[in-house]
Amino acid sequence: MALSKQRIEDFASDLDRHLLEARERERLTLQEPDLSLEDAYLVQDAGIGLRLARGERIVGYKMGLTSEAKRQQMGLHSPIYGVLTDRMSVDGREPLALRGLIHPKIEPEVAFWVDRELQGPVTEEQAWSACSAVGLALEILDSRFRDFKYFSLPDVVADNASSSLFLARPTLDLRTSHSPGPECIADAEMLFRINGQATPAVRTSAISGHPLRSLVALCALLRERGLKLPAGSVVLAGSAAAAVPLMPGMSVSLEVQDAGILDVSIRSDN
Ligand code: OOG
Ligand code: MG
Repeated sequence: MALSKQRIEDFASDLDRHLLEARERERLTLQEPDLSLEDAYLVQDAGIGLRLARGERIVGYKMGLTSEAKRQQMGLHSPIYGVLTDRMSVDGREPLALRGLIHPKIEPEVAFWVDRELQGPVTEEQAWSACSAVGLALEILDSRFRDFKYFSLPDVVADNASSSLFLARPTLDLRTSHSPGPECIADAEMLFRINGQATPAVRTSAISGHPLRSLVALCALLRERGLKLPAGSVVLAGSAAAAVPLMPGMSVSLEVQDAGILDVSIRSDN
């Protein structure tokens, strides 16, 4: 049975309090075993509403669970989305303060800058031609749920797909006459390094078969809910690899040479 509006708002404000206080809690499905995915997205909407009421602005969306590595890591098997606000965006110039986060993890992603509104269903060609740039991103996840594990799809959706912070840099301009086509990110090697050490090799094709398909899938998920992707959105396509716990003093970098040296890096505070 669908949850009452009150119950949805209560879940959203409780999760929001845990986010603000950096405290973990039990997953929602322990209290509400039948929580549906539809209601979980309503909890996510209500939580974003609370952030907007604090003056935050929506800047984009993230897809989650778009690679087999992530699905295996989380034991969850279908792609989901979450909402990104300006407050979640970091530029990587300052060391990242981990205070205020519960059990952060970091993961390597591809990002799109979409400068035209997209209304699902869209083809890969339509999605690509709506993009002004593509680049790399490091997403810092943080779940509000105990131990960051054993949650169900509705739990993680309600918790805004474990969103916390992200660093995304538009490094390939797609608006010039010599701009590359989507093949430039089809199957490029992603060099994800932790403290200078390479992690096992991953390729952009691990993300939805092609990261652009994550953007297509986002438009489809939004459409199911009667929503469009607004012009000006940044979209994270989902991680190509399992997320790595982010520790104090850690430096993390991501580089894709085949696509013309895209790179991003971040260091966490001690
Ligand atoms: C869910 C969010 C997944 C991704 O890139 O696959 C995600 C989680 O892992 O807690 O952001
Ligand atoms: Mg992610």
